[in-house]
Amino acid sequence: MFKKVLIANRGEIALRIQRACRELGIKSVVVYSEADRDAKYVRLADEAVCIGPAPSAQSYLSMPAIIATAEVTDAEAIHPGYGFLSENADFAERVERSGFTFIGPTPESIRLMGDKVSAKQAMIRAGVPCVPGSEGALPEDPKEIIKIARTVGYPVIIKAAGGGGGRGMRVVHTEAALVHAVQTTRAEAGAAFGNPEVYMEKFLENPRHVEIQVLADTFKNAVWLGERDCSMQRRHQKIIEEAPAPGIPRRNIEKVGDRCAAACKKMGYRGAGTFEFLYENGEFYFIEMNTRVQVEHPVTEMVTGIDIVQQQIKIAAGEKLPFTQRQIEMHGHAIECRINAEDPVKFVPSPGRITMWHAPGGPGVRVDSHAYTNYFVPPNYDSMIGKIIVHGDTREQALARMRIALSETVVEGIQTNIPLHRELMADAKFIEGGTSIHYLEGWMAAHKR
Ligand code: MV4
Repeated sequence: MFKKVLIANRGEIALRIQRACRELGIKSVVVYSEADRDAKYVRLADEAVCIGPAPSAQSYLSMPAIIATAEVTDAEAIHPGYGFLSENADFAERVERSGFTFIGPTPESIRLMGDKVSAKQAMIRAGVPCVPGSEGALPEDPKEIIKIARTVGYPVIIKAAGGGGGRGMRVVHTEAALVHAVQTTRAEAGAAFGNPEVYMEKFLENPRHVEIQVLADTFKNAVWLGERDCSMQRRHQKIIEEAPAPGIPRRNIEKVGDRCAAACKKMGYRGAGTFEFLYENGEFYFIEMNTRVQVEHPVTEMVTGIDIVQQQIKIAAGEKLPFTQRQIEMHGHAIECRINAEDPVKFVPSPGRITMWHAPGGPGVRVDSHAYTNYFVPPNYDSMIGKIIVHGDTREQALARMRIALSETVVEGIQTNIPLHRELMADAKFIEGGTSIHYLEGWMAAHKR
């Protein structure tokens, strides 16, 4: 096992990784920007090194600064967390070429999944169900494009190969609008991602977003750890996630989960990963794969009892997965509410000093947050300041525990989305379960927000 790991991230996930390291007896080094100088997790770390000013480009995205810090502190491995450099294949490559272990998949896997066209082709080869659409990238010839759309059937969606997470997409309803839409998406993709390649899919009108968590080691073992329903989102920002996904027959999940694990083995994937699916009319359709630990990983940890971050570290250290698929059991139900420093109505960020922070507690309640009374939320980064995660024997119990946890939570000095979470936990459709990716935006319009 490693003696020392460098954490190339900030905020709650830096603290989360630090805790995993401690439990494994590993010393941790955190890098921080000038804006995060006073953060508690920075002081709690075994070692902390300031790597630059507040702007991410000069700190958390600076590959030379991070690798140089690993060198001077004698760290053996680098955990990238989520966001920042976590899905940057060039970074993973530079880390390994500098003699350190990247805690994550190989640069080749990151690159393969980063290109959404090659990712989808790999999934088709591996037998993972995908959204019907073009076979690979769209050709230049407008006649060919029109022909493909006729076989797929309208509405279609044009997506950039270099996009993902909702960037670089366009829905097309008619043949008249098709060619221009493809050309515009291509031009935007070229400018935004340096790759003008686009592909076409049937546009699913009202799906849910359900994802499968996987873990794979370097000995060709791969398992899936159940699913998460992440449909409660706004502008591609998830706010509530849960496991399991309400109302989906276990047989359907097991079938797709087994496909994901099999795909990992076939691709030689290593580490933690997430297969993102759209779920509509009882069917799963692969859209993208994330090659990092995700914000919502705790709901899976709560229902499986498996520490995903510790497993990432162990896999990177060359250990075998300590369980087989048959040994993985799912218990109860978990829900996560992301707490954002933002106006709960207008969603504009609300950075500043937290004058009072009181975290909830009690049975089945977990809080992953780096916030505390007097913590200053810097304006430079993502507005998420923590996550409240609850577990219960049933979804009803988890919901009750989340309502209580939210009622106990006190955050003063800044605005947060806690009032929104309180309302959603009392919403009849959410309580029923199984709302689509469009539910929250409709709900806000109906509530005149
Ligand atoms: C889609 C889709 C409907 N049909 N693909 C958005 C983010 C990116 N990961 C893929 N996205 C979508 N792809 C087809 N063929 C609808 C979305 C989508 C979405 C997906 C997941 C979560 C939230 C979403 C919000 C709007 C659109």
